[in-house]
Amino acid sequence: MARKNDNPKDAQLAPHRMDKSDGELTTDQAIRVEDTDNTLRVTPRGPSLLEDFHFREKLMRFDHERIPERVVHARGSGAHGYFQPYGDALAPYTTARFLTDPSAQTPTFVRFSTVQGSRGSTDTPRDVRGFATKFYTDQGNFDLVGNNMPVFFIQDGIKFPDVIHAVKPEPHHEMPQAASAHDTFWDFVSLQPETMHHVIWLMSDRAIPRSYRTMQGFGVNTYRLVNADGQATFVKWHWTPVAGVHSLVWDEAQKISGKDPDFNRRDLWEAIEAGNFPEYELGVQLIPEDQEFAFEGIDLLDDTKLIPEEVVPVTPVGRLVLNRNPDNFFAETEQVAFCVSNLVPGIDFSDDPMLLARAFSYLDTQLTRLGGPNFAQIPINQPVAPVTNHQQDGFHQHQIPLGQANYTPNSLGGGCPVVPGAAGGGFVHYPERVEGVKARRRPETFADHYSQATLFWNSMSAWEKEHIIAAYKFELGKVNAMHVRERMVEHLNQIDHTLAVSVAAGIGVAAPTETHANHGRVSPALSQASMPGSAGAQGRKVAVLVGNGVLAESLQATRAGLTDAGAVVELLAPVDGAVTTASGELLPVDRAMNTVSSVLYDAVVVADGAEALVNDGYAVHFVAEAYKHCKPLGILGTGDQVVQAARLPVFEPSDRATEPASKPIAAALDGVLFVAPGADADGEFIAGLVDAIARHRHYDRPVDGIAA
Ligand code: HDD
Repeated sequence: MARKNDNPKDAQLAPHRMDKSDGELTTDQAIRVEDTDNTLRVTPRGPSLLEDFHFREKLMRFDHERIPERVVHARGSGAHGYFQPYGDALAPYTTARFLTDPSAQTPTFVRFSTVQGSRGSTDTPRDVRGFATKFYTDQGNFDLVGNNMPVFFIQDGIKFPDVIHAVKPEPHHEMPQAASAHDTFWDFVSLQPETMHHVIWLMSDRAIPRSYRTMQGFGVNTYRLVNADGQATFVKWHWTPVAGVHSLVWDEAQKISGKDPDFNRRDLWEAIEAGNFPEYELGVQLIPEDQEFAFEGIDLLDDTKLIPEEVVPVTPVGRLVLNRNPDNFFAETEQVAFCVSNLVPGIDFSDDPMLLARAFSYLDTQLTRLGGPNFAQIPINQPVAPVTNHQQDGFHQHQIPLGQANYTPNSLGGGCPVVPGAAGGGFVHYPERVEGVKARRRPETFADHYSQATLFWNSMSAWEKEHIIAAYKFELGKVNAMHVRERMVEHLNQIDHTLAVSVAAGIGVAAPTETHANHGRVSPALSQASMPGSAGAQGRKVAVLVGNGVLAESLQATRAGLTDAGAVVELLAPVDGAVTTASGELLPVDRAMNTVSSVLYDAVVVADGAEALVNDGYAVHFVAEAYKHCKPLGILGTGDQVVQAARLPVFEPSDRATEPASKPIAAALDGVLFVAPGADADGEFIAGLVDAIARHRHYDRPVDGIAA
């Protein structure tokens, strides 16, 4: 893990770190403590005494450890890193130096999050993920507070409390936790058709990312870039993960919630500790101001719409690398305060009503959450650029402003701090010309709520469509109010008739008879299936199942090959400690199988000579479940007996040998690689396995009938 002394943010945090490694226990007042295990009392069995200041301070501090969690995005994980532009391609568009100076490495802090659940909830619900980045630029802090989906539920910030109330646990019994599958959410969205586009994203695999390392990020709102001549260009922000865009399957996500609720947090932490630094490319869609109305059916100010990449391509402009875990969760990840109002010169708002609502809300929410107006002085929030102003006092003021004059203009303080003005790099708001009549009314150009939901649906591959249908069925199947289910099916019918009919069939609702025409347009860039996979197996987790009698050689070759490819390989056995190999040696294992689960790994290898596992129900289930979740399997030699015990389809050796393989067999064996008994796990096998891991999942497998 990196700790870079040349990173100005890291250097700024350094004096705030408390090193407890060789200290003596003191009170907050630095009084050395005699005993911290017994309250001061009248001995031997008398009452405790009020004068025990150490006891009272210790309890007082404990009693007040909690602060309000975020009203949304309460569950999150953070990491430090840096952003660096590739070149000066954005120089004609913006004066923001961190975007245009390729020599500038700007320190960043990123917080990923779920939306619905509270701070202690699971990492893998079906939910939107937050992707918030604080850039500590030399021109001040810029916060890009995005999500892993490019659109949002609503078009106007005034509806934010409604949509969040509806999705959060229901107020009377505070259930369910970290789930949208309940009546109030679907009641609301089915009455608010503008949500339909975002809801179909929520029903897609985007809502269950494999890792924070493997999800995209989007600014969602339309911003402006402003250049040195004061000319503006609309911009949409995109983050693309270098590790590919990958998701879990829903059955797996639910099981992970029990097996390891910290799954995404742990993954991020461990990847950074291991030096597998998550990396994302920043891309922009640039739209000249005079093209604002050039996109039929798309209003740039409407957050329920995206601009297809085929219409306005995404230009890559730089990269974000996350290379250091926080020292302390609370001090950094919990106290970081992202404010959409944090802009630097060269970046400005558009009139997007969501963006402008956000510009108010984030600043406002920190007052309650962080206990007052001085939250920008908390180390994680401090800019690295100098802060000098007349803001003063309030709860938790940490600075000691010097001097007599605390107002502008002044002569008693020498006129300082001087107002730099535009010439001195002061932030100049884009002088947009506006006129109109005040009214509480949506623009007519916001009226279409279905076309882009249809575009998304049309762009999905067959397996993505299946997952979406299954997600609607699951979620609506949990809704008790039948009229809400029916209303949703009516909306789905506006998106696509087949979708509506398929969902209706699973939730006890009559299929709609009326057919709405599907416009037939597609945007291939929206499909995960059309995105490049990972470059290899870097940072992916592989479980290798071993038992007594294992043949060590082919196992070691496989292990070495995967490790060389950057995978994290763990040997799992029925019990922890070691297994005895076929040649009588002890082979240490990493974990007992019962402490983990297939859902925590990206791929599974079954070792040769592992016949002992055939009668181990846990091992057999492990393999069946990995297969059901469409994961790569590497089967070494007689390890196939475990696979056969799992009763997976077409695992008879004769089927495997079928040349050329029939279509169903080929599909069933997609991502399943064998090494014949006694043969070596050669380079071809390893390369095939690495490729299968890079492709992530093999969704064409017929898995419905598999019991796991
Ligand atoms: Fe928000 C947190 C993303 C609309 C009000 N939001 C929050 C976080 C993310 C987003 C990633 C967590 C930041 C962190 O890690 O601390 N929010 C979005 C996106 C939106 C969006 C991409 C659509 C474009 N949000 C939105 C609206 C409002 C808010 C319209 C209010 C009008 N959001 C908040 C908030 C939060 C927040 C209540 C809770 C904690 C915080 O701000 O700091 O103010």
